[in-house]
Amino acid sequence: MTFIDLKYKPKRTDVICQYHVVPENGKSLREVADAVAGESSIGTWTEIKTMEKGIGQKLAPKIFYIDFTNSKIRIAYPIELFELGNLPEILSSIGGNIFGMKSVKKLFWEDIDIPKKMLKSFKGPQYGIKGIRKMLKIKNRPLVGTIVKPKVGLSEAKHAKVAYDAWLGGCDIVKDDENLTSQNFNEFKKRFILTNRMRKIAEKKTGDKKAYLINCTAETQEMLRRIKFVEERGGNYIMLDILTLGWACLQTARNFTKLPIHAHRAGHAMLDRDKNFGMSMEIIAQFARMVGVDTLHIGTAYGKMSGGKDEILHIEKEIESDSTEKTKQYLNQKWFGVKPVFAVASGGVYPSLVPKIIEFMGNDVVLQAGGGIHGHPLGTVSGAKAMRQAVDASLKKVSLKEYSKTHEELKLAIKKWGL
Ligand code: RUB
Ligand code: CA
Repeated sequence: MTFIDLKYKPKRTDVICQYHVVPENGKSLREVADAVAGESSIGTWTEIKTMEKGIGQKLAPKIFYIDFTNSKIRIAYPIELFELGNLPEILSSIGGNIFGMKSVKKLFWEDIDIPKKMLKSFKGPQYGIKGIRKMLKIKNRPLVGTIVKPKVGLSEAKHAKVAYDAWLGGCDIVKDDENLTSQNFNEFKKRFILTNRMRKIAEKKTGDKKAYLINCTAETQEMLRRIKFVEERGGNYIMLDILTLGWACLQTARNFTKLPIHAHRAGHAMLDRDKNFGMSMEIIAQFARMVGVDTLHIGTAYGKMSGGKDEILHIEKEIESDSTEKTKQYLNQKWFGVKPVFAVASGGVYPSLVPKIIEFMGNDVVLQAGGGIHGHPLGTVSGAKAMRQAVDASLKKVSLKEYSKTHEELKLAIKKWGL
């Protein structure tokens, strides 16, 4: 039985996946394409007696495109193969066993086209870009955020003070680092109470709205208890390490809370960095949006983390798919009414990178700097000021060099990190 049908026109309800697949020596691309399509749906390694005719007719995937030069295939899976609203099940099919098959030398899952019916079986973002802007009362400019540093180690009170300084200097958002949850030196509840108190004081003092993104990452039941604690005591945002938690846990959180969700993507590179085996960040971004996060890390291209300009543009900007002719649905384009997600540029960000990041990501971006704020020669308040000055200069289309002549904090930041 072959699943190859190059004349097949995908249905609107099909789930379409594109894989880069390189066969193991001695195997043909056709053979391996069939093996991938079968293993990820109804098949196994041999013909079986239990395969009823109807199953093949109704549920068989179709390999409708093979690019022999670049070793890429597209498979259309009938939606009936999947349990709607169950992302782990969907992933166990199209992102599961196939990566372990001996017949594939390389297998990289590059893209997915999710049909409306499947998309709508998930909640999508509650707030999205518009909702977050409304909450913070910021109409057009990029948001500025920071991560309290050191990553872990500060006491609850010191953590709250660093957050306060960042808000005072002009940060809109302060978040925990991905590996801070509830350690002995910095316990969750105490950190929340002290930091949230400082948030309110900073709001009064500056007249601006501020957000505290507290990391609620933990075992599912404990995560829910922490989210509830934040909700009941007047918190306004939660943060989750979505990949280390797992998609099911993210779904649980999305179903549970009324608060916006910030998604940290720690661990994504384990899946998407090695192009020989894995899945792309574009797919991770689409799943995060489908399940319903409001802000998502997507890297910076200019900072300290891997992920080039192409990858980021691919995730953030609308692109035409080269052959299915359908527009791929990433963070901020139209997607059957699903709210757009705020992209977070983070990882080695400092004031001098701001104009470049805004230039290629636009204003709908959260510019997030940890070291690039707390490493400022005069400390956190000045570091946050320098970031805001860099944003102001960019929006006014004045060069940072020029702007720094009248803005001391920016000047010192440039002196330390260069232009
Ligand atoms: C950045 C930081 C984030 C990384 C994650 O700190 O703590 O965890 O940005 O990477 P700093 P990505 O500003 O000091 O580098 O955003 O690529 O997911
Ligand atoms: Ca971090």
